[in-house]
Amino acid sequence: MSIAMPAPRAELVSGLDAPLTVLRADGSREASGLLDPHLADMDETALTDLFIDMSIVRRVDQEAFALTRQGKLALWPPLLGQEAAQVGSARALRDTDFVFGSYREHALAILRGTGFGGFLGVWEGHAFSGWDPHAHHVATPQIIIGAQTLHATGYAMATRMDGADDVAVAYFGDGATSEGDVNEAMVFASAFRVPVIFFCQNNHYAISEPVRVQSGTPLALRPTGFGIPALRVDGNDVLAVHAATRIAIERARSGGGPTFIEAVTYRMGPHTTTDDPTRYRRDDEVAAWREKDPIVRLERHLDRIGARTDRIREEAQVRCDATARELRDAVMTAEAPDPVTMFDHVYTEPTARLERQRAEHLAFAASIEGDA
Ligand SMILES: Cc1ncc(C[n+]2csc(CCOP(=O)(O)OP(=O)(O)O)c2C)c(N)n1
Ligand SMILES: [Mg+2]
Repeated sequence: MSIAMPAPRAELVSGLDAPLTVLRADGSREASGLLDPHLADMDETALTDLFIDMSIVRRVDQEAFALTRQGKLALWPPLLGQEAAQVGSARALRDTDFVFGSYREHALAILRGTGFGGFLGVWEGHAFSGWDPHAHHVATPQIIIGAQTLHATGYAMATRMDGADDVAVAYFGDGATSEGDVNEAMVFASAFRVPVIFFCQNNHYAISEPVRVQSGTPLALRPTGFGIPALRVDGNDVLAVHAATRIAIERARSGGGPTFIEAVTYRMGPHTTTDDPTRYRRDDEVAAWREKDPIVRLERHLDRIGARTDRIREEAQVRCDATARELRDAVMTAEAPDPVTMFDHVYTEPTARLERQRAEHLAFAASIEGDA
């Protein structure tokens, strides 16, 4: 006797056969019955803004990467290649919607204007977190894979209890979908119709582990098991991402509950500045994704609609240079705190164990004073 297996809840997923696309790699526009109605206001000015945002985000990423090589930053997880996924989604939100990222979503802090002092303090090794999350409605970087999905879900539940209609977005990677936290967050979000968006950037790798090892099915099918609808979009297409996020926001704000977005993209750089990706992936794979560059794609589109791309590029350059100066100033003028202050904020009241560790640290520091 054969056991009838239930069919996957395919009606809950869009883009399973091919990721939903609006901009092809050559910059031409593809008609999308689902996404186009959500892009009616995206005129040349709006597209130019997205182009400049993505250029600034890429420049910050390049500068920070270089600063690790100069010994100014301790570590940096680059976002190169993921600009459209991050900018396209973040720009669909309003300022009071709360975003919860991992360690790679630098665009969230940049676009929400947290300032570079605190933001880079974490990567300099000077600070535990970078800024006041409530001032900017953006959580500080989460290193524990997937934990921010629970924070976002809880936060979104609380906004409803407060009578607000803000939504929360949890950004996480393909690898994170294997974590218990992410699955637990989806159970809660589905059961309580929580106004949260699960924004998964499938950049194809969890450090050296390719996504095919993480999941036997497309990642966008996973949330359907929890009854959460999913949109699988081309993550290098800023317009597709923008439209999909708008759909998810509308659903969440109007009481329709959570949505899962799988933005199919690629991590062009190493996992972090201490990683060597040539040890686990092929050059031809990287080269194929370089052809799908999200910024080049939007520039090609702007060209096609007759925009003055030479002027847009010039403006972007000026804005990027100004941002780079600001960033470097923040890093060059940052003062390293006394290491002993790391014991100050562990608990409200220090414990005996913490006091002992503090004393050990002070003794060690005294023992090496004058060395070096
Ligand atoms: C709970 C937990 N387990 C393991 C790690 C170590 N770790 C850091 S990054 C990473 C890979 C995450 O991959 P993915 O979710 O795809 O995000 P990406 O780095 O590609 O943005 C792992 C396993 C961690 N930080 N937290
Ligand atoms: Mg990944």
